[in-house]
Amino acid sequence: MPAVSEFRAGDAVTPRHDWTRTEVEALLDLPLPELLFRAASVHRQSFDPAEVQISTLLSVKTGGCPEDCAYCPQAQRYDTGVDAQKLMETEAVLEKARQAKAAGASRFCMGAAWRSPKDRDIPKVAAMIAGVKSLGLETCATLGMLSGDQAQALKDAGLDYYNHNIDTDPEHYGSIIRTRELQDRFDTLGHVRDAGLKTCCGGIVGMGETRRQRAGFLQTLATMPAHPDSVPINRLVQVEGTPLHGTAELDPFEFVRTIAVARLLMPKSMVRLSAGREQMSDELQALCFSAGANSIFHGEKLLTTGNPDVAHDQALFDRLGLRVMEVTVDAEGHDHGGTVHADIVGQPRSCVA
Ligand code: SAM
Ligand code: DTB
Ligand code: SF4
Repeated sequence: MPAVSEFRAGDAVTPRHDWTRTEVEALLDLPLPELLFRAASVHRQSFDPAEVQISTLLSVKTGGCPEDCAYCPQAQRYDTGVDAQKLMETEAVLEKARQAKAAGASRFCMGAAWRSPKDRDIPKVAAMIAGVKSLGLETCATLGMLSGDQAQALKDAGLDYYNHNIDTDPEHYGSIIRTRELQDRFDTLGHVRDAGLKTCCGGIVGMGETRRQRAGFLQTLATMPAHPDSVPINRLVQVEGTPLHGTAELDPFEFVRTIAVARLLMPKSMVRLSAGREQMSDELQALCFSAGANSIFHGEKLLTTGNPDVAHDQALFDRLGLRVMEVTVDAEGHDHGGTVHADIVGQPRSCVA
C-alpha cells in the first residue's frame, strides 16, 4: 500500500485478490480525508462519479422463512408483524416490473424469503425472470441457496445477476446466523459463477461488529475467486422483534469508511448503497457517493422495510448533480457506466432552488 505521500490520483488500479486483513484494517484506519481521497481517485478510473445505477426490488415471496438470520424481519421465528405470503403470480410481478421500468429502473430484482427454492419453484421463478427480461430490464434474483442445476435453470431463463450475501465477517458470522454455514454461501456463489451469472454479494454493517470484523468482512469479499460484480453494503435496518433490534447504532463515518474501503478493494465492482438509506441523512449519502458508492435501490420499499421516496431521491440527485447510469458490460464481464438514460421518475426534472 503506498504511503500517503506516494499516492497520486490517477495511479493505475489493478484489482487484487490477495488482500490481508491487516492491510484492510490499515485502510479502514486511515484519516477519513485521506481515505476518501484514495477511494474517490480509484472510483474515477473505472466510473463516471456523477453516475449512479438504479435497481428496483420486489419481494415475490414474503416472510415465513425457516432461517434464523438475527437481522431479518422475514424469519418465521421472530415476531416482527410481517405476514407470510406465498409466491406471487407471474402477471402481478410483471405489472410491478412495468411500473419500475416506467419509473426509470434498469434492473429489477426479485427476492424470496426462502432458505433455498424447491425444485418445483424454479419453473415459476423462471417464468417471472423471462417475463421481466422481455420487458427490456436486466434481471436479478435473491432466493437463498441454489444447487448447480437451479443456478443453470435461472441463467437459461434469462437471469443476469444473483444476489447472495456473506453478510458479515467469518468470525462474527456464528453470532448472526446458525441455520447455515458460511461455506454453504460460498458453495452457492460457486454455482452462480459456474452458471455464468453475475454475482451480487455483500453484507450488512451495524450489527455490533468491530472495525476489525468489518475489515474481515471486506477482505472476505475481495479475496473470493472473482470480485462480485456488485457489492451491496447494507446498514442494518433495525426491526422490532428481531434479535438485533436495539443494537448500538453504527457511527455514520464508520459506514462511509466501509463504503470507501469496498471501493478501494474492488475497484471495478458496482458498490451499492443498499438497505438503510431511509435512516441516513442526505449528507451521509452524499459522502457515500463521494467515497465510491455508485448504485442504489429506489422505490418506496426494499423487501419489507421502507426506502426513501422517489421524489426525495430525485431531489437529492438534482442537488448533488448525479445522473442515472445505464450499465454496459465490458469484454471481461465487468459493469460500467454508459449513457444517461432517464431521470429517476422518468419525468422532466424540476428546478432545484
Ligand atoms: N432469503 C434469501 C437470502 O437470505 O439469501 C434472500 C433474501 S435476504 C432478505 C437478502 C439480504 O437482505 C440478506 O442477505 C441481508 O444481507 C439483507 N437484509 C435482510 N434484512 C436486513 C435488514 N434488516 N437490514 C439490512 N439488510 C438486511
Ligand atoms: C441486499 O443486499 N439488500 C437487499 C437486496 N440485497 C435483496 C435487501 C434489503 C432488505 C432489507 C430488509 C427488508 O426490507 O426486509
Ligand atoms: Fe430467510 Fe433470507 Fe431473511 Fe435469512 S435473510 S431469514 S434466509 S429471508
